[in-house]
Amino acid sequence: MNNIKLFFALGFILTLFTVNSGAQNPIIRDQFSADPTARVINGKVYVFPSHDIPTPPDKNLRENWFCMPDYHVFSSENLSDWTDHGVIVIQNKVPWVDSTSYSMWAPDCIEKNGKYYFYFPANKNVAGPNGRKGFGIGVAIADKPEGPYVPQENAIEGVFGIDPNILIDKDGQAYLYYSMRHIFVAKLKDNMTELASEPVAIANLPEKGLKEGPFVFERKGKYYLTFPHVENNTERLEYAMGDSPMGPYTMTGVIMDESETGCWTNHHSMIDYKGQWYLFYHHNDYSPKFDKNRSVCIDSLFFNADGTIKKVIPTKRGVGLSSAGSPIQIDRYSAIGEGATVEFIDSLNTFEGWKTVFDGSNAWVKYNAVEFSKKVKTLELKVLAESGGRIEVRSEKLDGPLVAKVEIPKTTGWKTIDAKTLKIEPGIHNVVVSSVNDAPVEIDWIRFK
Ligand code: FUB
Repeated sequence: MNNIKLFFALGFILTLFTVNSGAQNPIIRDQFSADPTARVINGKVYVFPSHDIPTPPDKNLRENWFCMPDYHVFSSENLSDWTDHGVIVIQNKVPWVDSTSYSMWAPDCIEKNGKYYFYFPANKNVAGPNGRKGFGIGVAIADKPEGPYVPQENAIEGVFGIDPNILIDKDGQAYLYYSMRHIFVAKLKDNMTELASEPVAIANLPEKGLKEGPFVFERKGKYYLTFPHVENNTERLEYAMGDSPMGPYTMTGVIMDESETGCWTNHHSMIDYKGQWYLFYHHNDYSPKFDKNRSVCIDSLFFNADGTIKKVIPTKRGVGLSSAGSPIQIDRYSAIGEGATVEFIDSLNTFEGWKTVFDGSNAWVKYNAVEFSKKVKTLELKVLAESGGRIEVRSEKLDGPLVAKVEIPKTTGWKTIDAKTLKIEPGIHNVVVSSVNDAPVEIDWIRFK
């Protein structure tokens, strides 16, 4: 291969396989991502989110609104390292979509007989029989979950709405759920691209407050219709249970409360992966001042013995093991003590991530589930401490075995320093970092060598 060919081949590979490493929320850390539908396919987890972008100027788009041009797909085997397979569907390559609308909202994808059916809503480019363009739902089909996907010529006839979700029941019948004020359900034909029954609004759901984003699954013979609903101020994740895909359903409870920081939307999906259930949802972590630029997060989900769902409290830590040898972002802590806070490293470029600020003695953070695959001798830290400082790292708990005592020299900017570690056995450990004097210290990450 000559140099030019090699250059383009490498460029292609890098575009398709950007990896986000480390187990923490948000899981996608180089772009905004929202409305995640997770699916287990061939032993891996695939996430089909929508893609928020900041509104480009000069496009005559509504200000302070969703701006969503395309879809990526991501996959992971360990829920820690995520591969971005690149753009799979883009607004200007779908014949029925208004390619100036940036309205590619929440999608879903499902496998049937070796084909992958990707369902997505968007604004239509021609008005329907009612004279309105509005939202249609289309399908793009591929032979592999990562594509290439071929969009169908037209949106699904008879569907006016957003947030498609597909359930294939045990008898092979596929159902399309979607929302437009109510949550609707219709049977799909075998070809997965046409309706086999008229859409009907699902009964017995809350009358008041927006409902959208349905995600339906079956577990132990019970059907769970889960959806975001505005009971008070912003969306919270709720669910109803029933004995068949079309209902009747009975409202059962809340899966996740409203965002504490006011992100107006939430949108989710659930999977059972290797015997553990996970909730995928979104929050505006990288865009605290504008809640239409969101990011996908994951937390573990548990059922009660009677089949009801335990409420999920969103965490920064997320799920999965973090490798001791890779930078551990302790600002994604599993527990935090007084005096420690988390701030953006650069508030003008939030994708730079966060830092932990230890503002006095005894401030601490705990980061759980760090995998030490071999013996380590050195602790490396990226720190900033204008007056110098002193911190300790212990394993398991605040007063657990000492792993390292670190004297931090005075730094004028970020500096990477090394410290000797005491014995810590290979295995999975919590790591607790605490400051032991009053000098403020900022830490970007730590890792073990
Ligand atoms: O992402 C755009 C819209 O916001 C989705 O379609 C809704 O579910 C809400 O998340």
